[in-house]
Formats: sequence, C-alpha cells, structure tokens
Amino acid sequence: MQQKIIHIDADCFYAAVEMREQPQLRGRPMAVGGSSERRGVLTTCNYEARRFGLRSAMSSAQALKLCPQLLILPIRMPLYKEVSAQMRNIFADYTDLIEPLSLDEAYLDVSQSPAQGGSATNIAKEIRKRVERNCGITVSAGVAPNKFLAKVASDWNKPNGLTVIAPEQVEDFVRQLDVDKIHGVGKVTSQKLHKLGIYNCEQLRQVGKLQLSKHFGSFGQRLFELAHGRDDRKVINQRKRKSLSVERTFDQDICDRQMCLTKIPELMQELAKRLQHIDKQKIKNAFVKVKFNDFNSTTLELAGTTAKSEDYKKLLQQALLRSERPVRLLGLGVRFKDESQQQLRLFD
Ligand code: TTP
Ligand code: MG
Repeated sequence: MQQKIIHIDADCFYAAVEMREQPQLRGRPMAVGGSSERRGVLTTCNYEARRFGLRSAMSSAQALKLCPQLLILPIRMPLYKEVSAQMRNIFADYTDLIEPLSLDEAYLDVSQSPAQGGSATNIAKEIRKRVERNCGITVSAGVAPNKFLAKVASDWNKPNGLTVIAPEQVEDFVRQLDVDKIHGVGKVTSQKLHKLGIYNCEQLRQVGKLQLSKHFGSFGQRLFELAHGRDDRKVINQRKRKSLSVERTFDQDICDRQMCLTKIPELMQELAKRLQHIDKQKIKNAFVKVKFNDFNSTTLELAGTTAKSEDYKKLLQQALLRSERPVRLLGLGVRFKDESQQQLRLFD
C-alpha cells in the first residue's frame, strides 16, 4: 500500500526557542552555544547568523570572527525538551506511528490517519500552524511516499517551508536531485561520486547497480534504489498513546494560586476538543501537571473519573500546595486504559 510520510524538522530549533523567550532577539544574528573563552562551539544559530556563514558545530571563536556582532546564548536544555514534548503531543493527535530522530525532528506515518479527510498535505499544514501557535516556533515539513523523500522535502524550503512530493511527481523530482541531498552521502562519498562524473540521481541511475556496488559496496546498492526514489523503510512505531493532555506555558509566571484555578475552564475546553473523537470509556484517570518556575514539575492523578471540571479543580488545588514557587506551566490530561491488558483479562 502507498505510504504517506511526513517529516518535520524545526527551524534553527534552540535559537528559535530562545527568540520566542526573548522576542527582542529576532532579526539580529544570534546563536546558542558555549562561550569563546571556554573554547565553546555553536549548537545552532538563527538564519540571520547563517548569512555570515555560521553553522552548527563551528567554534564560537571562529563564529565571532565572521560575525563580530553575534550574540551567543548559553544552552538551556530543559526548555528545549519542554518544547519538543509539546510538539510531539501535537503529532500524536494524527498518528501513533511517530519516529523521533532528535528533539526537533520526527517522521510521522499518516497513511491510516482519518484527520483532514486523509490528506497528508493538509495534516502537515495543520501541524505547522499548531506548532507555530502553541510553541511559538516554526517547523518545516516534507510530505512524500517514503522516509527518504519526506526528509529531502522538509529541507527543500527551509525555513518555515512545506514541500510535497506526490507519488506521480517522484520520478521527475528524483532525476534532478543532487546526490549531495541523499542522506548518508557525506563529504567523502560526494567527492568520490563527483570524480566519477555523478552529480545528480539521473546520472547515478545510469552508472548502474553493479558499478555502484563495485565502488561503494552495499551502500552502492542503496544509492541505486534511492536514485529511483525507492525506500521501503518503515516508520518505527512508538508505544501506543497512553495519555492525552493540554498545557499552557504562561507569558509570565503566576504567583497567585487563585489565578491558576481560573485557567481551568479554557484548558478544559481545549481538552474537550481534543477528546471529541475518543471513546470516554477508554479513560482511566484524570491528571494535572504543574511546572514551577524552577522547572520542577509535579503531577497528581485521580482514578475512575471521566475528567470533569471539579476533578481538575480539586487536583490542582492539591498540586499547588507542593511548592511555593510561581507557576510556569499548567496542564490537564487523561490517561487511557491499557487495551492489551483489557484483552488479556477477557481471556482470563
Ligand atoms: P538541526 O535540526 O540539525 O538544526 P536546527 O534546527 O538548529 O536548524 P535547521 O533549521 O537547519 O533545522 O538540529 C536541531 C538542534 O540540535 C539544534 O537547534 C541544536 C542541536 N544541535 C547541536 O547541539 N549540535 C549540532 O551539531 C547540531 C547539528 C544540532
Ligand atoms: Mg532543525
């Protein structure tokens, strides 16, 4: 059966999260990394900085030489992990088949997804919109019949781009594709290919499987397949979704406990929307999550409920007693019954 794969990759991820936190950084070259005094390197930089030739893994000292006005911010992993989890939460609304490659990158197999009338392109559009609205960063997406092409596609119109390679476009797309765009073709292979006069996939095809194997071993065979746009790797299944939650990170941390409680109705509304297609019988319990401004978080659960407003109020009141610190994030969610366990019980 025809696969529909979406590959998502956030744009200058760590830098984008920092720009979201401090909007005054937008429009000027900035990076995230270690300081030049300590022989640090850039983890990434925004697109303004890339115009100066700056790249991930470049030493901070070298970067400052190329771009003296560069601002280098320290790395804040907990923050990036939080945004990554929020992104995955959005992906999980469309499919259980999600394969994360890193914090900011994932493959989604939406072949069976009923969302958007089954249109992978419209699912990708909706995901891009929702990530931008909820996480304050942009992601680029590629839609294609397999993993290889979806990844090439997400990179095609970066930043903030969407590229779709429909099955009938694969042939034309792949013929003109630069061999350097193939994942796994690094500097060495690329130079070797260029020496053989091979720059694009059309030329790669003409060389033939046998010659390619001779020069590149088993990778040569793979190159031949990819040059035809063929890739049968599956998206490696993530565990089945065990919970669904909505959460809000506040622009300003909230000190007032009463004020936190007033946030419940709007979160409830969002939760209800997300739960509309889900059988309420599957819900096992309700939980709240509170993250304090020191990034410590706590969750509190209530079993045997269908997630009512009063339940969340009670849970939240209790959870808020666990720290005196201002509140950074609030979440409401439900956990689902384990269906495999239910199945087993039937046979007991
Ligand atoms: P990438 O997706 O490779 O890069 P990016 O998101 O910063 O930029 P692009 O728009 O080109 O996708 O990596 C994701 C994050 O991983 C990146 O923001 C920082 C981190 N990272 C490192 O820490 N070291 C590295 O060498 C690279 C490449 C990334
Ligand atoms: Mg990225």
